[in-house]
Amino acid sequence: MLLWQKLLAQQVAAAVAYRYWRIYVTLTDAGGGSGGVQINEVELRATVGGPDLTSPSTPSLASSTLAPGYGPTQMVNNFLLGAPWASTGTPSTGSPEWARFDLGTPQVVREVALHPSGKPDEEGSSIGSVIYAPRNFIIQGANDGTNFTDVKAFTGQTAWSNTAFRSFAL
Ligand SMILES: [Ca+2]
Repeated sequence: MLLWQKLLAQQVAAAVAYRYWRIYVTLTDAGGGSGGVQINEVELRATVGGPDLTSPSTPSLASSTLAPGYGPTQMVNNFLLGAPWASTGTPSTGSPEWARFDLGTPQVVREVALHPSGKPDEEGSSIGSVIYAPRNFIIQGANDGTNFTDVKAFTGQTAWSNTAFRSFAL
């Protein structure tokens, strides 16, 4: 197969439409010492830089939630200054933490954007700190909500800003 054919095949493979999208975290920027993963907002974009497919009514589910008020709905409420989703456990390769979003129908997602934490004055506190943003994670898709396929893995994500989204093209 020629190189351009391989590249085209990869692009086609990446364009699979899924109803369920999942962020599967295996390490936070804190390095796995302690603390769960925290993400304040997620955008699932059909095109790079395009509109967000999630809304405050998008059903969400997480592997764990630290406390009431820190559930996965915090990631789709379009509010960057409040509490993030915070997992109970510290994610690792053997014990990942994840959050799942249901778009209702299969849809292509070309870019995922993550906003790691709450308001700037929360930096350094136990809640809302950028150090609990995901360092290593996999974006996954499924149509049954259970059997996920890896779409793209990202590693080494450090030095997050608590005032900006970070975008990941799929
Ligand atoms: Ca939010």
